[in-house]
Amino acid sequence: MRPSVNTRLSNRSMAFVLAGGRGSRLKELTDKRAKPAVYFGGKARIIDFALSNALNSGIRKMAIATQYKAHSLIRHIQRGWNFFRAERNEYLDILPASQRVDGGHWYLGTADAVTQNIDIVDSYGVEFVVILAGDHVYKMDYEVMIRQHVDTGADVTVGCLTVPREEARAFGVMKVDAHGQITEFLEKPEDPPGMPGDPDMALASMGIYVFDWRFLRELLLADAQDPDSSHDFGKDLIPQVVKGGRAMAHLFIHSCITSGLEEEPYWRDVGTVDAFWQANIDLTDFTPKLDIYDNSWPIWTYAENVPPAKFIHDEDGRRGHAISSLVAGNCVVSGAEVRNSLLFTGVRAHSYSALEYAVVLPEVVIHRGARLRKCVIDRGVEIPPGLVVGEDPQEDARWFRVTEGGVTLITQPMLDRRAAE
Ligand code: ADQ
Ligand code: ADP
Repeated sequence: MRPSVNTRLSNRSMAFVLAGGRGSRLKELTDKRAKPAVYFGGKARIIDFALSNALNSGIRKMAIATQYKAHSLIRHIQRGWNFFRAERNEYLDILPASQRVDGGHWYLGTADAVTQNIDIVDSYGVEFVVILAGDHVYKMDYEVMIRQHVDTGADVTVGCLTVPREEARAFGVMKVDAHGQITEFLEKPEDPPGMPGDPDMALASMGIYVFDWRFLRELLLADAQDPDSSHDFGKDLIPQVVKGGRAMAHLFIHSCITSGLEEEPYWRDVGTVDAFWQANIDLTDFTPKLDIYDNSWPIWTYAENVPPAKFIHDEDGRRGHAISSLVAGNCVVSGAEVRNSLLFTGVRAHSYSALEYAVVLPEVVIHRGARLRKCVIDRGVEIPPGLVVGEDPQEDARWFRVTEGGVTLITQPMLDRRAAE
């Protein structure tokens, strides 16, 4: 390929979004949908963050690898992310596992998801591939990361941030030298190494990587032949490049400062019900760390064309109201009290009901007199009149899932079991 004179690197890059993982720690929330398809922030789904970041970074070629319970994810992308135009050299491909190659099998690991689609990436004609996870909530300008990758001449550049050492077991953890070169990479270590000068913190991988496509292509082809490999970026490919090549760390905080996007870096792997609840409730803060109202970095999603949210009082004059809350379209709050909560599209809250610290997914109906505190309510659930949740953990645990952090997750099958007793 002729070297491009275009200085904006995102034009020479594609985003490859890994969206096939199950996310089983989200429990019943991922019974019917993959983690990237889980709702987030009153309107969006988790994958919208990675896709919006790529779009806002100037990337116009994207591929999304799906496998586990992909139906609602695929439908969401087809409806909301359908504006890429081949005439403008823009592409967005959804790549379900086992659909494309002879003797097709499930994606064995995250790297295999790319290997099985090498021809698609080839056809995009890009120099750089940004590998992203479809299940993280954050805002980031990938142009800054690709720029660092090119300037340092790295084989791979790994996005990373500091986390408390005791949380680091869930991540790839690395050591870097004074130039930011990664000298050691341990995938989910039992005993994560602390940082020099700050032993209580560890440098964790965000699971996002920039590669030169030519380099990655060779690496994938070699990995496919390796019988001992699990064909996973974190377990196999990244440690291999760290040992035999030049792997550089890209600090999320550096990216935030350079892009001016976030004053305080905010990145969440909303992998558990507690983390999911907390990250949603964070948005009800007066000035949340994650600003979804920033017009310069819109979080795009598919949204149905629905009527506005409505707040009405009942015949007693009880005012339906919501404070410190996010209320999406087509919600009707009638004589109900809503505090520090998120009501996704199409929620109905009836008289004498009260919600506090509740994350209420779309099309939930809350009948009269229900009192719900510190909970997550799955899509389409019908809360019976007078149900009280969040006041007596033992009673809640009889019917619902109560997490370690004291969040109650409510789904329709749980309510049906309760009603049958
Ligand atoms: P994990 O989060 O455990 O660690 P993984 O389960 O591989 O990584 O998921 C990464 C992404 O790939 C997710 O978006 C998931 O949906 C998707 N995925 C998983 N299996 C897939 C498959 N077979 N096909 C397609 N997509 C798949 C990784 C890194 C760590 C890093 C953390 C940060 O390995 O080093 O610290 O991410 O969250
Ligand atoms: P909803 O909001 O549940 O759709 P309305 O707002 O139309 O219903 O309420 C009808 C009326 O019934 C209320 O204005 C109120 O006067 C009465 N009502 C409902 N529940 C109770 C209750 N628990 N105690 C006293 N009056 C009630």
